[in-house]
Amino acid sequence: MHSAIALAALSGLALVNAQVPGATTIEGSPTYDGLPVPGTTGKLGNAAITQHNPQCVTYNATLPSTGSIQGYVAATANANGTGVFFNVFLTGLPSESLGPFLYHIHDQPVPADGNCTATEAHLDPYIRGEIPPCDNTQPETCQVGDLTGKHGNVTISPFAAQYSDLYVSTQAGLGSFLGNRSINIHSANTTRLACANFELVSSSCNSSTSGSNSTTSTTAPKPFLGSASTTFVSIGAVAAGLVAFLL
Ligand SMILES: [Cu+2]
Repeated sequence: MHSAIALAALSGLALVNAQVPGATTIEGSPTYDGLPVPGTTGKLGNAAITQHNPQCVTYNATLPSTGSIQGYVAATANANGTGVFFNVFLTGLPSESLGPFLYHIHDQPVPADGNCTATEAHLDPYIRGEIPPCDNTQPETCQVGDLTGKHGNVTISPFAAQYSDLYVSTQAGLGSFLGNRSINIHSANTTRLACANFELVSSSCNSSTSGSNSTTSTTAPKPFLGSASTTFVSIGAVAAGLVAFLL
């Protein structure tokens, strides 16, 4: 299980250790040691709220059972078709000293050899880029795939979060579609620790396109209106947040 991690770490070692402005992270963008700059948005503008997302499908990315980090990121359209509801569970995360941990939707799927680096950068159809960091008070200005930027880092293990993201889509064909992409789990220095592809796990509606939403999957989680994780508040978390901003 460690070989893939070691490979990923080695492949990015020279890069992720060079946490200085102008260096290149394993994520493929220069590091940035500043705070979010409100109003920074994509070259193509703010992300659009996704609507008419298919009601009866769930995409789930389950981390490989061979890895030390286990868990899943599941996505189901909200009941009104606007945005996507995420159900996240992660466990087996390494030492807290490597955190806070991050996870993102990456643009490309994981190849058969499991190489997380091949998933390329974050899902970013509006060409936002990673810097300055996401301002979570303006999620429409963030990279669509930057789930921890918008909804909070992983600061505890096991970790569970449920939230709605208005900018991701379960509608195939859109730039914000996550179904043919992957999730990556990172340490605070962006090293890729684990990755998995989103796969269609349920499609309980019939093929009718009449617009009926009455057959929403009974397993679809309910929208969660709170923040992703508010139970872990400490000096360490504050310090970790500062570290995250330094990336
Ligand atoms: Cu990532």
